[in-house]
Amino acid sequence: MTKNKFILNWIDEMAAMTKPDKIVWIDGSDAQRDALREEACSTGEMIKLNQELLPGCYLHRTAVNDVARVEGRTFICTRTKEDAGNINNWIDPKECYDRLGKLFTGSMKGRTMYVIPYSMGIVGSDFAKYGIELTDSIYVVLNMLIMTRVGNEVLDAIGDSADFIKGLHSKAQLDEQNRYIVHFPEDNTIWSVNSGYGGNVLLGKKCFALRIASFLGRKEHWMAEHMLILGVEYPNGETKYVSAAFPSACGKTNLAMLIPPEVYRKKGYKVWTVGDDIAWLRIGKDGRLWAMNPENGFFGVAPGTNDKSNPNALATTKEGAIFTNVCHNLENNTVWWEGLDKNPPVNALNWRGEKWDYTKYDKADKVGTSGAHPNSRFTAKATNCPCLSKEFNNPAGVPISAIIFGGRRARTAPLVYQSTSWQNGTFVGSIMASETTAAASGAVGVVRRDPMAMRPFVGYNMGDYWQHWLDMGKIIPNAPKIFHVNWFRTDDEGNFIWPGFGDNLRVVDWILARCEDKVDADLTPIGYVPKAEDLNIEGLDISLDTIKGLLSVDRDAWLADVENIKEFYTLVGDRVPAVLKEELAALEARLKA
Ligand code: GTP
Ligand code: SPV
Ligand code: MN
Repeated sequence: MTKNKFILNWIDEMAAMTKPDKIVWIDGSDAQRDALREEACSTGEMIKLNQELLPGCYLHRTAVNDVARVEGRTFICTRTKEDAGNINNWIDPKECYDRLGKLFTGSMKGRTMYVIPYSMGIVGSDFAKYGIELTDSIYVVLNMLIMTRVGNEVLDAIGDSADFIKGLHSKAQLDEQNRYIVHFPEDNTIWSVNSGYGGNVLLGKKCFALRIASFLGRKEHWMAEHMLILGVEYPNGETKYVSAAFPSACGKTNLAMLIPPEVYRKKGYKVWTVGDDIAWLRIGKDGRLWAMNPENGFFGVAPGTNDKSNPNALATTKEGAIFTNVCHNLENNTVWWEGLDKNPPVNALNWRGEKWDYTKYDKADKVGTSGAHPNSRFTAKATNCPCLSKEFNNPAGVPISAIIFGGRRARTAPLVYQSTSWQNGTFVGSIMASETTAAASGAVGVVRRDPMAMRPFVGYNMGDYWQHWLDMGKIIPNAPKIFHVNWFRTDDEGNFIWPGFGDNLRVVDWILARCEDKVDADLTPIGYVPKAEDLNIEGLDISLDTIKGLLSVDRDAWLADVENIKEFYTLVGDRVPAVLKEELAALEARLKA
């Protein structure tokens, strides 16, 4: 425990409001974790899976109306509306504390309040930041124990300081109408009520490590980004690192854990995972940009994960994992999801916990007919990952050679292109777009602008965020080069043209070669595009002409996009940096030339 008055007074205040029957401090011990697992199983909150096949693994189902982040109910409550900006939802902070205070009043009656002291980053390191989450959910506690570094050493590291993020979560009644995920960046405070789903309630993740941290990063001259971090080890033993921002469910975990294609493996290439979702980036003493992963585990998309697409991710889930909203295979008390293998279990419960008939599966109604929810997830320890980088626990992180943006675009974006400068790269990030996925509630497959994959995660005004990117570019002496990729171009039948997954290394290889001026490129209106013959397609069943098609820039499609970008910039409002508007005008002129 702690004698820290700021912590103790705050907990007293929150307990006076929520009125739990008791308060339990989470110490990070295995014994306490095991007792909580047992308790959760005794109430049905968790299901203990086959301990021979999946030791330490459990299944949890959230409420049927509570299966994804809810962006429409997520708020940034800065004092002025302008500071939150037009892209974020905003409520006046005073009004918001009042409104949510009513929902929290008595919400923990008959329940236990768990106090979770956690660290984002290595406890005690210069780059770590600390939080305390109060919650009435054992599921949250058990997930936080995997996703973050939890326990007494965090309280020791906070000492008597007031510098920690205050997170309050209550499931309350899981009332969809009164669900709120609210951030008060000026108060280092997060309040979440009436949800029990991942990104809404594991407050260290999107709420702290992106929304609050992006706000802090702007003040303190660093960056919090929705990025994976991976290392490519070359046959000569040298390792180079890239970070990549793709929107939710667009391939970060898969790229971060990729297995090199055979031609690369044979030569001795290896890929190492540093992070799969969040990167905190700072300027190192050497003038380069360094990235560290503040998390301690993976909260990954289950569907589509299999021993071909992502064997490393699958391996991480074999011990100590929590599965959320997947299919329960009653034949052997294990789990299943669409895309795991071609043998759906005959005797099984779907993600809702109902008897499931796999023969009724209908692609047009995935949510209604699938065994696992399209946004079902696994929570797994980073240390379970077979390709975890030996730098994972290095508090300084790793030096970044390239930043890669990407999204799901059936047509417009080529397989890869390179920006012409940091400023132009910031522009490329600002105009990112992607088809929506099941990771957030709402329609799936609709193209929307998602700048830097941060649309749902910037804790302040998007225009100011872009300015922060531009400002960082001026103070990083040796900045990474900025690229854009798209693994998701489709043919006329809607099939993906690029094989993706492990073969994405071929593109990363070109990117890293560009960073060292080892390979030429063609300058197009949107930036540098590879010469088709420079992409290594050895061992791929794909023609040079297909590659040329993947790399082509369709001027008409881009000009249509420019109109959409103009509308988006207007929506972001008057804080869009002037140089980005100039970049947009210059792009349009080049496309029309
Ligand atoms: P979040 O955890 O929501 O932030 O998602 P993520 O960006 O980590 O996405 P993830 O790697 O889990 O991939 C999401 C979905 O995209 C899965 O169904 C994958 O199978 C699919 N996917 C990932 N990489 C590729 C690829 O290179 N090509 C294709 N076609 N699909 C991919
Ligand atoms: C995402 O949606 O980008 C995720 C999952 O990584 S969640 O933790 O729910 O945000
Ligand atoms: Mn994510």
